[in-house]
Parts: sequence; structure tokens; C-alpha cells
Amino acid sequence: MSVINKRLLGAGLLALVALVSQPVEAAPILGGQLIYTGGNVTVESLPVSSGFVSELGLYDDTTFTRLVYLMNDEPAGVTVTFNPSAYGISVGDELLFGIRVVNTGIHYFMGPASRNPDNVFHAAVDNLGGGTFVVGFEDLFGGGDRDYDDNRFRFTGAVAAAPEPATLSLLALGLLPLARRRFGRSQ
Ligand SMILES: [Ca+2]
Ligand SMILES: [Ca+2]
Repeated sequence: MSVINKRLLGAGLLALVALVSQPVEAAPILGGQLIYTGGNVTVESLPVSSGFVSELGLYDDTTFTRLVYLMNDEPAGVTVTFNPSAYGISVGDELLFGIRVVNTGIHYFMGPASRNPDNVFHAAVDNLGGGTFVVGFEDLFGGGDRDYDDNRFRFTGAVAAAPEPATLSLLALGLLPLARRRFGRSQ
């Protein structure tokens, strides 16, 4: 491996470390997902920005049926603590939260846009660090103004960020050519 390639690979690895160890000040991630780490999860309703009322629920990540109703989005400052394992969630499973907009009856989910009836992202995850996550939802079909603050909930406790597929694939794209070059030259 040339010195330059070694430097590039080193830079790539440093970037990887920086990305993995520095989620705290990142912008909210559209389509972000949460995973269960075992124990209780606490959720608190934060101030809303919407004319609609929505219900927050925990959903099954394969059938997208609601496992439990947790709370309405209003008023702010309401706290609910629950144990996801009581609803069949295992450690390492996705904690799939969604909303049911009471005014329209439509359910929207965290994670990929393809889960939603309009094929649009409906939730953004803000990793505040220290195991605290704020999830903001968009409550209009088609995404509306896409401000992702129509209702917001703060999660703490047995919850962690799922690896971000977009970040991982970008890293893979960046590092793969270096690896190819390295092995190509050694022959
Ligand atoms: Ca909105
Ligand atoms: Ca709004």
C-alpha cells in the first residue's frame, strides 16, 4: 500500500470513528429508528405545533399493528413509563413508535418512508445524547409542510439509536475503493 493510500485509509477510519462517536450534535435524522436495550422506557409529551390531535403508540415492526396506546400528543409535560418486553419486544428489537392522527384516522411511523401510506418520511429523530431522544412527527398526508414538529415526544431509558443505514452505506462507498486498491496491488 502506498503512503498516500495509507493516509487515505487512515482518514477514512478517522471519519468513521468521528461519525460513530459524535451523534450528539447531529441534526434530526429523517427516518431514524430506535432500538430496545432492556428495561423501562419513559416518554414525555413536548409542546406541539399542529391543529390535529394525535395518539402516540408502540407498533409491531412487521405487521404495523399498534401494540399499545401510550398517550395523546397534548397536553405537554405528560410522562408515561412502560416496559416494551410486556408487549413482546426483545432486547435489540426496533422500538417502533407511530402516531394515529385522530382527525384523519391515519397511522404514520418512524423509519423508512415506505412504511407510510403516502411513501413519505413522517418522523425525525433528534439524538440529544445521554440516552435521550426526541422524535418529531409530521401529521399530514403527503408530508404537509414537513416541519416534523406537529407532535414531539422525548424518550429516555432503555432506548438507543439504530445504526443509520445512509451513513453506513456512504462509509462503505468511501472505504471500498481503498480496500480494492490495497488488495489489488498486493498481488
Ligand atoms: Ca407539519
Ligand atoms: Ca408544525
